[in-house]
Amino acid sequence: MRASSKENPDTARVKMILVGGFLGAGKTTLLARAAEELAARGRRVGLITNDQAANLVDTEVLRQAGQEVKEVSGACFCCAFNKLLYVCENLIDLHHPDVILAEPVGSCTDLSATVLQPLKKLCADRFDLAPYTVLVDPDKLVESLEDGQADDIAAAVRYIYRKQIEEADLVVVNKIDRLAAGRRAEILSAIGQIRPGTPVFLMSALERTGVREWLDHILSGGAAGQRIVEVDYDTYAAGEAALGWLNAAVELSAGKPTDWKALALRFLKNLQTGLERQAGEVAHLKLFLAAPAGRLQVNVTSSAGEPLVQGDLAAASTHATLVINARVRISPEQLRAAVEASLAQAAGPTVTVNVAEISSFRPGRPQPVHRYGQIV
Ligand SMILES: Nc1nc2c(ncn2[C@@H]2O[C@H](COP(=O)(O)OP(=O)(O)OP(=O)(O)O)[C@@H](O)[C@H]2O)c(=O)[nH]1
Ligand SMILES: [Mg+2]
Repeated sequence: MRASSKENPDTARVKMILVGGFLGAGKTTLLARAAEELAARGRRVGLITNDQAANLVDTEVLRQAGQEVKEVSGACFCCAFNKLLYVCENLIDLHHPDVILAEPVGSCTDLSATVLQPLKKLCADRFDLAPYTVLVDPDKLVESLEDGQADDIAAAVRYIYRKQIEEADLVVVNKIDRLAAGRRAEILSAIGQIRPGTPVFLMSALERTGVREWLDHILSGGAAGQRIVEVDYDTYAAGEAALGWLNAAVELSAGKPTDWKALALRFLKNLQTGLERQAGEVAHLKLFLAAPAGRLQVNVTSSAGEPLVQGDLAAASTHATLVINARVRISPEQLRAAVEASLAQAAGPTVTVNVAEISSFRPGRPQPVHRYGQIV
């Protein structure tokens, strides 16, 4: 059993690391790498994923890394603050982590006021918060500065993107493996324009570059939640509602061994094409495929992007399960129709598709349980 804070205040507090940032920036990838690194350092790690609905690819991906993962699903951390606390306590009671890594929903902002300050105020004896890290994808950052070309809805999405950077204690520019060295200065200056003086780290979570340095930095101390920003909740809500959201769990079966990876890639290609026809801009499409011969994830973070496949299925089989998470700038009805049509087309006449669960919706207006106007 863990020592209570009264018995030993120094060891009773769990280090809590929250990593925010927009959809597809690489939060789950970083959390998986960080969990691996912390475990190698002898730390006990627990992870918390978060989404507006059930059936999360992120949870499956992080479980693959062999760590304890709990979900806060159905609402974001700020709107489900009490559930976040419950899940943390549950993780602590059952698995005794000394570090918790948590990923808020990628379209969320105002986390300093609605999650970090309440955690500091209400749970000072339970959690030792690390500086709040926000991950950015350099390509999306450059887009977010092109205000002249944005309609109102795109501008609202970009508003969220900028607010995330403004409230960060620390910004990590991820995906530097794809960033030409000559563009680094442009990216750093863009972050400086949004929030002067923010410490910035460069990283490739995918290639593990910079992950240790970032961990060393945030574990060495430093205050958390040092910035509370003004957020216009009408614009924030409009930005979130611009996205169609879809989560589904699908069972696939066939009379003879089938190459499920090929089917998943066909599905994704069909979906990208179908969405493009309707001008549905992709924020993030994630798939997790599980079959007797292995598991794999496939991600696409832009409309024309090439899918990134990780993991493998060593052999064909007759059954597989597929988790689909799609976040696209299109109506939820159109998104669901596009997913169902692309799946049927990819399956063809020989594969049976059973959609076990599906939900598609627009995220509702954020209604945080707490909002602190002052830094605790
Ligand atoms: N090239 C490159 N790709 C990366 C890097 N980090 C993550 N990715 C890829 O970016 C895609 C999205 O990564 P995730 O970790 O799922 O992003 P996320 O921020 O958790 O996304 P949401 O949960 O939708 O908000 C995946 O294909 C990752 O493999 C990186 O450092 N370099
Ligand atoms: Mg994620």
